[in-house]
Amino acid sequence: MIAAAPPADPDGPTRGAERPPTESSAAAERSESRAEPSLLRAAPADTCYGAVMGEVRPFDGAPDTLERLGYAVRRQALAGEALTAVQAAFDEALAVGIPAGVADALWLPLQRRLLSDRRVLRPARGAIMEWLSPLVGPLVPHCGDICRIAAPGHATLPHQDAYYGGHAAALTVWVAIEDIPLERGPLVLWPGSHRRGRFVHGPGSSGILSLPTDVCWHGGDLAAGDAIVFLADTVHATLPNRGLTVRRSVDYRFWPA
Ligand SMILES: O=C(O)CCC(=O)C(=O)O
Repeated sequence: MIAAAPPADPDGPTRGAERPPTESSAAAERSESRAEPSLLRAAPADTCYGAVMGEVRPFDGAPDTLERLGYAVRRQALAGEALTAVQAAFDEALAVGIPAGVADALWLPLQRRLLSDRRVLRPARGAIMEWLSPLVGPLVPHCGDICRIAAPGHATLPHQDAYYGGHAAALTVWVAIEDIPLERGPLVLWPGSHRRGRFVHGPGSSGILSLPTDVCWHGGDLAAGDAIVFLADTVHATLPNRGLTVRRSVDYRFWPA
Protein backbone atom coordinates (compact mmCIF):
# COMPACT_ATOMS: atom_id res chain seq x y z
CA MET A 1 0.00 0.00 0.00
CA ILE A 2 1.10 3.48 -0.73
CA ALA A 3 1.10 6.27 1.76
CA ALA A 4 -2.17 8.09 2.10
CA ALA A 5 -3.28 11.23 3.84
CA PRO A 6 -6.93 11.77 4.67
CA PRO A 7 -8.25 14.54 2.49
CA ALA A 8 -10.08 16.31 5.23
CA ASP A 9 -9.61 16.34 8.96
CA PRO A 10 -11.36 19.36 10.41
CA ASP A 11 -10.00 18.46 13.84
CA GLY A 12 -6.41 18.43 12.67
CA PRO A 13 -4.33 19.56 15.61
CA THR A 14 -2.79 22.99 15.68
CA ARG A 15 -1.72 22.59 19.26
CA GLY A 16 1.90 23.43 19.78
CA ALA A 17 2.24 25.08 16.40
CA GLU A 18 4.07 27.99 17.90
CA ARG A 19 6.13 26.25 20.52
CA PRO A 20 9.60 24.94 19.74
CA PRO A 21 9.67 21.15 20.06
CA THR A 22 11.44 19.72 23.10
CA GLU A 23 12.74 16.17 23.39
CA SER A 24 9.77 15.15 25.53
CA SER A 25 7.19 16.84 23.25
CA ALA A 26 8.78 15.16 20.23
CA ALA A 27 8.55 11.79 22.04
CA ALA A 28 4.92 12.48 22.96
CA GLU A 29 4.12 13.38 19.35
CA ARG A 30 5.84 10.23 18.14
CA SER A 31 3.67 8.06 20.38
CA GLU A 32 0.57 10.15 19.48
CA SER A 33 1.16 9.49 15.81
CA ARG A 34 1.57 5.77 16.58
CA ALA A 35 -1.77 5.83 18.38
CA GLU A 36 -3.61 7.34 15.39
CA PRO A 37 -2.12 5.69 12.35
CA SER A 38 -4.99 6.72 10.12
CA LEU A 39 -4.08 10.41 10.19
CA LEU A 40 -1.23 9.88 7.81
CA ARG A 41 0.18 6.61 6.70
CA ALA A 42 3.45 5.96 5.07
CA ALA A 43 4.64 3.01 3.08
CA PRO A 44 8.06 2.05 1.81
CA ALA A 45 9.06 4.10 -1.21
CA ASP A 46 9.55 0.98 -3.29
CA THR A 47 5.80 0.35 -3.29
CA CYS A 48 5.14 3.70 -5.00
CA TYR A 49 3.16 3.89 -8.21
CA GLY A 50 0.84 1.09 -7.08
CA ALA A 51 -2.03 3.42 -6.34
CA VAL A 52 -2.43 5.44 -9.49
CA MET A 53 -2.67 2.83 -12.19
CA GLY A 54 -3.27 3.60 -15.81
CA GLU A 55 -1.92 6.60 -17.61
CA VAL A 56 -1.73 10.28 -16.80
CA ARG A 57 -2.75 12.61 -19.63
CA PRO A 58 -2.43 16.41 -19.58
CA PHE A 59 -5.07 18.50 -17.86
CA ASP A 60 -7.82 20.07 -19.92
CA GLY A 61 -6.87 23.71 -19.37
CA ALA A 62 -10.23 25.25 -20.36
CA PRO A 63 -11.71 27.40 -17.59
CA ASP A 64 -15.19 25.81 -17.68
CA THR A 65 -14.51 22.10 -17.20
CA LEU A 66 -15.79 21.76 -13.62
CA GLU A 67 -19.24 20.34 -14.44
CA ARG A 68 -18.07 18.25 -17.37
CA LEU A 69 -14.83 16.78 -16.02
CA GLY A 70 -15.27 17.32 -12.28
CA TYR A 71 -12.27 19.62 -12.05
CA ALA A 72 -10.84 22.85 -13.47
CA VAL A 73 -7.29 24.14 -13.46
CA ARG A 74 -6.27 27.74 -12.99
CA ARG A 75 -2.64 28.60 -13.61
CA GLN A 76 -1.22 31.24 -11.25
CA ALA A 77 -4.41 31.49 -9.19
CA LEU A 78 -2.08 32.53 -6.42
CA ALA A 79 0.68 35.01 -7.18
CA GLY A 80 2.54 37.99 -5.81
CA GLU A 81 2.24 38.82 -2.13
CA ALA A 82 -0.35 36.15 -1.34
CA LEU A 83 1.91 33.40 -2.67
CA THR A 84 5.02 34.83 -1.01
CA ALA A 85 3.20 35.04 2.33
CA VAL A 86 2.17 31.37 2.19
CA GLN A 87 5.68 30.31 1.17
CA ALA A 88 7.19 32.33 4.04
CA ALA A 89 4.78 30.77 6.54
CA PHE A 90 5.72 27.27 5.32
CA ASP A 91 9.43 28.16 5.59
CA GLU A 92 8.92 29.31 9.15
CA ALA A 93 7.07 26.12 10.07
CA LEU A 94 9.79 24.01 8.48
CA ALA A 95 12.61 25.83 10.27
CA VAL A 96 12.74 22.94 12.77
CA GLY A 97 13.94 20.67 9.97
CA ILE A 98 12.83 19.24 6.65
CA PRO A 99 11.81 15.57 6.66
CA ALA A 100 13.97 13.50 4.32
CA GLY A 101 11.41 10.80 3.62
CA VAL A 102 8.35 8.92 4.84
CA ALA A 103 10.46 7.08 7.43
CA ASP A 104 11.89 10.29 8.91
CA ALA A 105 10.53 10.64 12.48
CA LEU A 106 10.21 14.36 11.90
CA TRP A 107 7.61 14.08 9.16
CA LEU A 108 4.37 12.99 10.80
CA PRO A 109 4.64 15.23 13.90
CA LEU A 110 5.50 18.17 11.66
CA GLN A 111 2.63 17.41 9.27
CA ARG A 112 0.26 17.08 12.20
CA ARG A 113 1.40 20.40 13.62
CA LEU A 114 1.05 22.12 10.24
CA LEU A 115 -2.24 20.49 9.29
CA SER A 116 -4.56 23.46 9.80
CA ASP A 117 -1.98 26.15 10.54
CA ARG A 118 -3.85 29.39 10.00
CA ARG A 119 -0.66 31.39 9.42
CA VAL A 120 -0.12 29.29 6.29
CA LEU A 121 -3.73 29.01 5.16
CA ARG A 122 -5.06 32.51 5.73
CA PRO A 123 -3.01 34.63 3.26
CA ALA A 124 -4.24 32.73 0.21
CA ARG A 125 -7.90 32.10 0.93
CA GLY A 126 -9.10 35.52 -0.31
CA ALA A 127 -7.20 35.24 -3.61
CA ILE A 128 -8.62 31.76 -4.19
CA MET A 129 -12.18 32.95 -3.55
CA GLU A 130 -11.70 35.89 -5.94
CA TRP A 131 -10.88 33.48 -8.73
CA LEU A 132 -13.50 30.89 -7.85
CA SER A 133 -16.59 32.98 -7.11
CA PRO A 134 -17.10 34.26 -10.69
CA LEU A 135 -16.74 30.65 -11.86
CA VAL A 136 -19.16 28.92 -9.49
CA GLY A 137 -21.10 31.67 -7.72
CA PRO A 138 -20.85 32.95 -4.15
CA LEU A 139 -18.94 30.73 -1.74
CA VAL A 140 -18.38 30.39 1.95
CA PRO A 141 -15.31 28.71 3.47
CA HIS A 142 -15.99 25.20 4.81
CA CYS A 143 -13.94 23.35 7.44
CA GLY A 144 -11.09 20.99 6.61
CA ASP A 145 -8.47 23.26 5.04
CA ILE A 146 -5.08 21.55 5.10
CA CYS A 147 -1.42 22.56 4.73
CA ARG A 148 0.50 19.60 3.36
CA ILE A 149 4.09 18.56 3.34
CA ALA A 150 4.39 15.32 1.41
CA ALA A 151 7.67 13.66 2.30
CA PRO A 152 9.69 11.91 -0.38
CA GLY A 153 8.08 8.50 -0.91
CA HIS A 154 4.60 9.67 0.02
CA ALA A 155 1.52 9.45 -2.19
CA THR A 156 -2.16 9.96 -1.42
CA LEU A 157 -4.38 7.09 -2.50
CA PRO A 158 -7.36 7.56 -4.86
CA HIS A 159 -10.44 8.74 -3.00
CA GLN A 160 -13.49 11.00 -3.09
CA ASP A 161 -13.59 13.81 -0.55
CA ALA A 162 -17.36 13.26 -0.21
CA TYR A 163 -16.61 9.89 1.40
CA TYR A 164 -14.60 11.59 4.15
CA GLY A 165 -17.51 13.64 5.40
CA GLY A 166 -17.61 16.27 2.71
CA HIS A 167 -21.03 17.08 1.23
CA ALA A 168 -21.42 16.38 -2.49
CA ALA A 169 -21.91 20.12 -3.07
CA ALA A 170 -18.61 21.09 -1.44
CA LEU A 171 -15.62 22.10 -3.53
CA THR A 172 -11.95 21.48 -2.84
CA VAL A 173 -9.23 23.77 -4.15
CA TRP A 174 -5.69 22.34 -4.13
CA VAL A 175 -2.86 24.82 -4.64
CA ALA A 176 0.80 24.14 -5.44
CA ILE A 177 2.94 26.34 -3.22
CA GLU A 178 6.09 25.60 -5.18
CA ASP A 179 6.86 24.09 -8.56
CA ILE A 180 5.62 20.49 -8.50
CA PRO A 181 6.61 18.53 -11.59
CA LEU A 182 5.19 15.04 -12.07
CA GLU A 183 8.07 13.37 -10.22
CA ARG A 184 7.33 15.38 -7.07
CA GLY A 185 3.85 13.96 -6.64
CA PRO A 186 1.25 16.48 -7.84
CA LEU A 187 -2.52 15.93 -7.70
CA VAL A 188 -4.08 13.82 -10.45
CA LEU A 189 -7.80 13.47 -11.11
CA TRP A 190 -10.05 10.99 -12.86
CA PRO A 191 -12.09 13.14 -15.28
CA GLY A 192 -15.81 12.41 -15.23
CA SER A 193 -15.57 10.23 -12.11
CA HIS A 194 -17.97 12.56 -10.28
CA ARG A 195 -20.74 11.00 -12.38
CA ARG A 196 -19.97 7.43 -11.37
CA GLY A 197 -21.50 7.54 -7.89
CA ARG A 198 -19.79 6.91 -4.60
CA PHE A 199 -17.03 4.29 -4.56
CA VAL A 200 -16.43 1.89 -1.68
CA HIS A 201 -13.52 3.14 0.41
CA GLY A 202 -11.37 1.11 2.79
CA PRO A 203 -10.79 1.90 6.45
CA GLY A 204 -8.78 4.90 7.63
CA SER A 205 -7.10 6.62 4.74
CA SER A 206 -6.71 3.57 2.54
CA GLY A 207 -8.79 5.13 -0.23
CA ILE A 208 -11.00 3.42 -2.81
CA LEU A 209 -10.87 -0.36 -2.48
CA SER A 210 -11.22 -1.24 -6.12
CA LEU A 211 -10.64 0.92 -9.17
CA PRO A 212 -10.50 -0.07 -12.82
CA THR A 213 -6.84 -0.50 -13.77
CA ASP A 214 -7.25 1.40 -17.02
CA VAL A 215 -8.32 4.74 -15.54
CA CYS A 216 -7.01 7.64 -17.57
CA TRP A 217 -5.97 10.29 -15.05
CA HIS A 218 -5.49 13.95 -15.81
CA GLY A 219 -2.44 15.68 -14.37
CA GLY A 220 0.76 17.45 -15.24
CA ASP A 221 3.61 19.60 -14.02
CA LEU A 222 2.39 22.40 -11.78
CA ALA A 223 4.05 25.73 -11.07
CA ALA A 224 3.91 27.60 -7.77
CA GLY A 225 0.48 29.20 -7.44
CA ASP A 226 -1.33 26.86 -9.85
CA ALA A 227 -4.67 25.72 -8.44
CA ILE A 228 -7.08 22.89 -9.17
CA VAL A 229 -10.71 23.03 -8.08
CA PHE A 230 -12.67 19.80 -7.96
CA LEU A 231 -16.00 18.41 -6.83
CA ALA A 232 -16.36 16.31 -3.70
CA ASP A 233 -17.22 13.23 -5.78
CA THR A 234 -14.31 13.58 -8.20
CA VAL A 235 -11.82 10.75 -7.66
CA HIS A 236 -8.34 12.13 -7.11
CA ALA A 237 -4.99 11.05 -5.75
CA THR A 238 -1.40 12.15 -5.89
CA LEU A 239 1.52 10.59 -7.64
CA PRO A 240 4.29 9.59 -5.25
CA ASN A 241 6.80 12.23 -4.34
CA ARG A 242 9.95 10.88 -5.94
CA GLY A 243 11.84 14.10 -5.28
CA LEU A 244 14.50 14.65 -2.65
CA THR A 245 12.52 17.03 -0.48
CA VAL A 246 8.99 17.62 0.79
CA ARG A 247 6.35 18.91 -1.59
CA ARG A 248 4.24 21.77 -0.28
CA SER A 249 0.61 22.43 -1.07
CA VAL A 250 -2.50 23.78 0.59
CA ASP A 251 -6.05 22.68 0.07
CA TYR A 252 -9.22 24.64 0.87
CA ARG A 253 -12.83 23.62 1.08
CA PHE A 254 -15.83 25.78 0.18
CA TRP A 255 -19.62 25.59 0.13
CA PRO A 256 -21.85 27.32 -2.37
CA ALA A 257 -23.39 30.23 -0.39
O1 LIG B 1 -2.13 16.67 -1.37
C1 LIG B 1 -2.43 15.51 -1.15
O2 LIG B 1 -1.59 14.66 -0.86
C2 LIG B 1 -3.86 15.05 -1.23
C3 LIG B 1 -4.85 16.15 -1.44
C4 LIG B 1 -6.26 15.69 -1.33
O3 LIG B 1 -6.57 14.53 -1.37
C5 LIG B 1 -7.32 16.69 -1.18
O4 LIG B 1 -7.03 17.90 -1.18
O5 LIG B 1 -8.50 16.29 -1.05
